[in-house]
Amino acid sequence: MNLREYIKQKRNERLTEPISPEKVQSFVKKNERPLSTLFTYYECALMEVETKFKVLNQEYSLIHDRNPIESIKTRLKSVDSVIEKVDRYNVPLTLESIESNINDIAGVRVICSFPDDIYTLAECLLEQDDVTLIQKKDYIMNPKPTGYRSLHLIISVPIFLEHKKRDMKVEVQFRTIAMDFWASLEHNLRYKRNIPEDLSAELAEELLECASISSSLDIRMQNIRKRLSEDPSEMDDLIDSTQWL
Ligand code: 0O2
Repeated sequence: MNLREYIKQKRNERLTEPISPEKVQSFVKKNERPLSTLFTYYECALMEVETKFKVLNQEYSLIHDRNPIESIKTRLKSVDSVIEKVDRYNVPLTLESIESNINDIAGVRVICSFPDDIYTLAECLLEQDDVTLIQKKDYIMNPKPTGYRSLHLIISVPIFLEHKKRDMKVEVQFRTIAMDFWASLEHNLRYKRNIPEDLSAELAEELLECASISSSLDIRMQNIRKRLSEDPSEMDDLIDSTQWL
């Protein structure tokens, strides 16, 4: 399948009738309280995972004198997008089904400078004994046909409530700055509905080329960093020259 066909297929993916607005309305109304409780639990899981990364970042900077994490973003999916996904996955619209079928209600995005940092951080996270790996998708080793690169983990972490412990699923996306920059721009194209098909395909091709350039930039920058850290005299020069940055 070429890129044009892939984009067309993605746009037309719709296997069943959508859940009716009435059904959605009645589900949300009936489950207002449990939905809000469930989403609060996901919010707690986000806090747990974000803290884990902040701790790893601090410790890494003690040992290696640099921070592997550029930024951490967290987001909770809206109820509407969760229901849209339930609909798209064609699974039952119940609280149990939402929890077991939708893995990315809580999302953490970790932005690193270099690809190696991504794998180091992912490994450190998964070594923690309260973290369980549910699924791993490596779109860095195997980029999507669009050119999308990122490492995705679905993990489960416990949150400790007043009288119980509850395991919650969190999606962690690891990207370099370059991968994130690319994904933000491509995201605009994906959600911009009113552009002609031809222009959309042309921009998608252009983005695919940019993905390949950004991938080689990541590798080259990483190699420069490695060479600098191998040569202590050059590293001192680098530290001197960054004092004003
Ligand atoms: P948001 O707002 O970022 O959460 P599905 O989620 O069903 O579409 P799957 O297999 O469950 O697919 O997940 P996948 O494709 O491994 O990862 C989905 C998420 O990764 C997306 O979330 C995006 O954040 C990101 N992503 C995946 N592919 C692309 C891509 O080609 N371009 C960009 N820009 N992002 C991508 P959501 O739910 O779409 O949005």
